[in-house]
Amino acid sequence: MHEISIESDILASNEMCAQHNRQHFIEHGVYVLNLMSGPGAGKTTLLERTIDMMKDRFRIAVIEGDVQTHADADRIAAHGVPAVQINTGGACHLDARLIENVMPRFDLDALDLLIIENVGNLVCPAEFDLGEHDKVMLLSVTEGADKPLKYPVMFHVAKALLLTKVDLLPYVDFDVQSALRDARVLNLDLQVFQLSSRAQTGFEAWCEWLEGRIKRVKSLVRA
Ligand SMILES: Nc1nc2c(ncn2[C@@H]2O[C@H](COP(=O)(O)OP(=O)(O)OP(=O)(O)O)[C@@H](O)[C@H]2O)c(=O)[nH]1
Ligand SMILES: [Mg+2]
Repeated sequence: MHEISIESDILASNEMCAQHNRQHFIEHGVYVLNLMSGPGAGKTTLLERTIDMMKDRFRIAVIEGDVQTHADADRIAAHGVPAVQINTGGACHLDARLIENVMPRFDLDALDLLIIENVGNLVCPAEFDLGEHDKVMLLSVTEGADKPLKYPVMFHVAKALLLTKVDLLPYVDFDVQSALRDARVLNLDLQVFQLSSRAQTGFEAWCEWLEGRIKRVKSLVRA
């Protein structure tokens, strides 16, 4: 009983901070995406390709969340966009306070799109609102088609599902129809994109969707 109330206090305090972050992002007209997946599903590689495709038209920055190392922020910075690394030092997810803490390191007025790569984990990140506008999750075909049933919360809260590494489909036992059906039972409106960062397929539709979301936030900014 005691443990339950501590957990709900943590989530309530996180929610307040997240609302504050979201308000702040809207005031500056920045669309914010929280990218989540299990470890190694291809988040950073997808970001590298997405940045290369969109950076001429949109001003992009990235927050990288990992337990340790600056490796992912270094990979992103090599593509010429600002990248800030957060090391959680053991925690399996980012939270709204961690995002608030690094916000002064960005000039939000000079951004259209801020992408937060969460810690690789299929469970904990789904519970913590960071103040993003949308949660988007990746599932790589190497992880198995049973993941929607085993990790339902993440599929339930995501606005879009990116099925990644589809270039490997001929080599793995992954039933796409079954995985997508299970995911849509959990989330009827889930937007699905099938991508390969290796073969560079599926990116036109994904970038078009992102562009629509960026414009939607811009339309809310007071004149
Ligand atoms: N075949 C194939 N491999 C890929 C693809 N995308 C990423 N990879 C490989 O998958 C591995 C993990 O990719 P990352 O982009 O680092 O994955 P991540 O989700 O950012 O990993 P964490 O941040 O550690 O959770 C790397 O060896 C990539 O080269 C893809 O589309 N096809
Ligand atoms: Mg990564």
